[in-house]
Amino acid sequence: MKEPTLVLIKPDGLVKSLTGNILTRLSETKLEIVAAKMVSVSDELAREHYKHLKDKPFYDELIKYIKGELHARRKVLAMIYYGEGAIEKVRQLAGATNPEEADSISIRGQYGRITTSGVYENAIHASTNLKEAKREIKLWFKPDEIIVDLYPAKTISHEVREKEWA
Ligand code: IDP
Ligand code: MG
Repeated sequence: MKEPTLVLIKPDGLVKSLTGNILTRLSETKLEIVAAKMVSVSDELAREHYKHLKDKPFYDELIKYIKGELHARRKVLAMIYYGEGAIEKVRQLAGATNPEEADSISIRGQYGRITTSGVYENAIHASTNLKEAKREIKLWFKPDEIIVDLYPAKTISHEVREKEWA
């Protein structure tokens, strides 16, 4: 069965110009990209995304990291990869959470580091399981931003204020 997984290129990956390299590595999976956008990560989004880690000693540093405050670059590239075994395939390529323990040819093994403040800067986020993928995708994307129907959605009409080209 096809499944989706959320992939983020974290601020260190962007600052180090690793986007091309990481996308090339991910293309080995033959998965399809069904959504992609640059996101300026708000405090609320960062805290919700990592809420399962809120009691960890590195939590505050982790929030700063994903918001781009450690890299003076407040952005993340968010994507959804979709296909057979997507979650496991991307986790495999990403490598272990701790870049020192990650397989040396995995993305995190190649590009990650542990900062002196103790946060693992590991260039990429990848969902851990189906439940987390669903929670994370709904957090980062709206239904219309994804080119396939992943989860039930409803159409609502309300007054929107949005920019158009002047
Ligand atoms: P994952 O990203 O491999 O799924 P999680 O446990 O969900 O790992 O942790 C989220 C992120 O928090 C990691 O990718 C890493 O940046 C950071 N992190 C996790 N564990 C530690 C730790 O023990 N020390 C420092 N940073 C950590
Ligand atoms: Mg995780």
